[in-house]
Amino acid sequence: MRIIFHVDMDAFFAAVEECEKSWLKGKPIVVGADPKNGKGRGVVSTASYKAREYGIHSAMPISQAWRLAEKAIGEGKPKTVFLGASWKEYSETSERIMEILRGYGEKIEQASVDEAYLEIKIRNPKFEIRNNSWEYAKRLAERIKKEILRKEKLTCSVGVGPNKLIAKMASSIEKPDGLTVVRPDEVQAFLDSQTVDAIPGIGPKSGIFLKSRRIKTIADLRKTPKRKLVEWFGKWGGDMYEKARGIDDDPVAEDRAAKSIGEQETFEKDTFDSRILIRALQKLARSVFANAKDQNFLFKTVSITVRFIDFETKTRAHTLKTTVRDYKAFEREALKLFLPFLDRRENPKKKLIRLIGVRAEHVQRQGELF
Ligand code: TTP
Ligand code: MG
Repeated sequence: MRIIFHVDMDAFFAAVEECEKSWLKGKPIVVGADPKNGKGRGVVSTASYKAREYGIHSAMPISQAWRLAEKAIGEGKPKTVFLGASWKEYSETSERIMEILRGYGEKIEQASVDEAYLEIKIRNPKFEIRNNSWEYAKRLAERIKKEILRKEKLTCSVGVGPNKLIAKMASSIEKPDGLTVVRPDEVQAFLDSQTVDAIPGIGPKSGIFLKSRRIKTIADLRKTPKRKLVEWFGKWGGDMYEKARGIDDDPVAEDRAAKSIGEQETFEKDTFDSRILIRALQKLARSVFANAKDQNFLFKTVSITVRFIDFETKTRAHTLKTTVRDYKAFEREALKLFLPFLDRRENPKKKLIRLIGVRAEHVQRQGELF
C-alpha cells in the first residue's frame, strides 16, 4: 500500500508578497497584469483569500478584477492592492519549500511552482504493527505544515491518500491551511459526495456535457457504464471510469537516477532565443553522452525536459531500435524532441523557457541483456 501526500501552497504568489511586504498584511491582494485603472489587458495570476471574497480568482481578466475591487470599495470594504509578479522571489521561495519537502518524502515529484507529491515510507515498524500508518501520516503532514510555516511564514494545504489522485483532491477540499487524510476505506465516500468537476482533468466542458446528462456527482459518474463514457470521451472516458472509483496507479516520478543519466540547465534569464536554447541543448547532450560513455552505460531512450517561465514542465522521450552509439546521434534525437518547443506544436503561447534537461534513459550496463 502506498501513502501519498499532495502539498499545495495557499494563494502562493499573493502569500509570498504579503509575507515580504509588511504593509500588505491582511489586505486583499491581486498578483497579475497591470490593471491600468480598469483598461488593462492580461489576467490575474492569483488573488489572496481576502480578494477572493470579492469574487476575484486566477485567470480572470484583470479589468474584471479591477471592477470587482472598485465595487467592494463602493460597499465600504478594504481597497485591493494590485501587484505585478516577482518571479525571482516566488521561484526562490519555491525551491526552499521543495528542499523542506525533500526531508520528508522517500520520493518527491514537483508538480508545479507551488505543489508537490511525496511518497512516504513508514520507517517505524511500531506503526505498521498497530496498523496505524495513517495516524502517523497525519502527524507527519502536521509537521510538514509547521516547518513550512516556521521557516517561510506561509501556509499550505496537504492531502493524504492512497494515490496521487486522492491526495490531490484531498489537498483542495479544505483550503486554505487544510489537512485532509483519506484512508483507503474512505475513498468511495470521499469521492461520491463531490461533483464531477472535482476530478482533476474534468474541466468546464466535460463538466457541462456530463451535467446535461444528469451526471452531477462522482456517485452519478460511478453508475455510468464504461462503454458510455468511452463512447462520449474516447480513452479519457476510460480514465474517468477509473478515477470515479478512486483508481490511480500513476507513480510519484522522480527517482529515476538509477536507471538514467541526465543533466539540466536553468537559464540566468528565462528565454525564447532559439540560438541560446539549441546551444544549451547540444552542450547538455554532449556532456550526458560523455558521462554515459565513461560509465559504460548503453541506452536506447533519449528524453528531454522543458520547464517554462510559469513552471509548467513537459518531458518528451523517444526510444530508438538500437542503442545510441555516438554523441551526434544522441544530439540529433534530443534536438528532434526539442524543436517543437520553439513553435506552436509544443509552445503555442511562445512562453519563455526557464530550464531544459537532457536524459539518457533505460540505461543498462554493458554486457547486460536487453
Ligand atoms: P495555484 O496553486 O493553482 O493557486 P494558488 O496557490 O494561488 O491558490 P490556492 O490556495 O488555491 O492553491 O497556483 C499556484 C501559483 O501559480 C499561483 O499563486 C499563481 C500561479 N498561477 C498563475 O500564474 N496563473 C493561473 O491561472 C494559476 C491557476 C496559477
Ligand atoms: Mg496553490
